[in-house]
Amino acid sequence: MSEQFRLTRRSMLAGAAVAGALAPVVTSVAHAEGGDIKTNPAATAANIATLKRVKVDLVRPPFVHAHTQKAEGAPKVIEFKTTIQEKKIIVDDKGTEVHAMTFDGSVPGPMMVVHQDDYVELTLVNPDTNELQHNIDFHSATGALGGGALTVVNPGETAVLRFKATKAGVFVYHCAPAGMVPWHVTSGMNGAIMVLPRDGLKDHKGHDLVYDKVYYVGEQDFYVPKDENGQFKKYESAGEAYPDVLEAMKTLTPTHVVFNGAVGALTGDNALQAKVGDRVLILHSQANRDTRPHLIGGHGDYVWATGKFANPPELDQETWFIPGGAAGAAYYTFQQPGIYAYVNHNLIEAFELGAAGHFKVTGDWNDDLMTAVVSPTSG
Ligand SMILES: [Cu+2]
Repeated sequence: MSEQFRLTRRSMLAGAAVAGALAPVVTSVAHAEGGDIKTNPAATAANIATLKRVKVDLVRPPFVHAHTQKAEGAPKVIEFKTTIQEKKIIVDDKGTEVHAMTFDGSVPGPMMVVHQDDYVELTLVNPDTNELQHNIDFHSATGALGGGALTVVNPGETAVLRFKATKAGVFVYHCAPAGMVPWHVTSGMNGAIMVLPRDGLKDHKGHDLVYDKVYYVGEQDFYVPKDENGQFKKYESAGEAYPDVLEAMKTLTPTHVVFNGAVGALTGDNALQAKVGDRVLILHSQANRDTRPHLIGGHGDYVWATGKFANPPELDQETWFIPGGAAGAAYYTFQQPGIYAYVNHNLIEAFELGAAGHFKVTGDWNDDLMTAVVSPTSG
């Protein structure tokens, strides 16, 4: 491995030793949009001071913090706090390790929910027990690398970012430190925010679409290096793993494609729960790589594949396409009880690499929709 990828803690903090060809571009943009940014105090301070503030505690995916589907009153300042955790995680049932980088300790990071024209005010904490520099780029934000230029935090530092959520939809957020963006994103450092229209979700005719349950599925591609015998390697730290991980990443061939951080994270006892008649909103993000969700035995009644609510939803979808770097939303009313697999319908990724979860649905079976006229019999 070439010397340039040998990282010391200090060089990583500087963000320079690993800076690739993209880094000068990113740095100059950051400087233009972020470093020298001139805010207009008169335009913001007076307005912001008059707004109601709401503090929201984030919850671990696949769950989503309590929220109203229609906004109540005028736009607010919604305060969130997330603490960056660098931690070793196990990503399959064979004990394969990843030195993950996370928002609040989970892959994906927590779902945030606000309404259009609310202000998101995020406190981003990088504890001094961490080794690396991080930041956050919100695809829902405007300017300064989505906030990435204003939130670069070294271990021991905290930043507070405020942005106005001007566009409605589900949007990815992710870490994006100069020269290390794909490494941090594919180490799990991504999540999503849902910016609801102030009047809630609507169907293609403008009628209300109210959901009874909402779940957040974060799909993650991991690139775990293998030794000469094809066994997954283990490392003492993210920094030690970095050179081999970079080579594995450049194959563009993930070793794992998983939902919510590990193979089986949403199956068995962790299956997503619903009952017949529940109107379920499934939010699905993939910060790095294309995906194609499919609910086996069900449908997407209303789907915003690219997740943006100013567009009418597509109806009656079998499979929908979410490009890497985006988050989608699918709305479905369950009709039958049973176990439904929810998969990435690249079936190799679903069944061999891990991109599958389960819905466990209770209720009464509807013979009109399906019945076994003759059960399988011999002869
Ligand atoms: Cu990071």
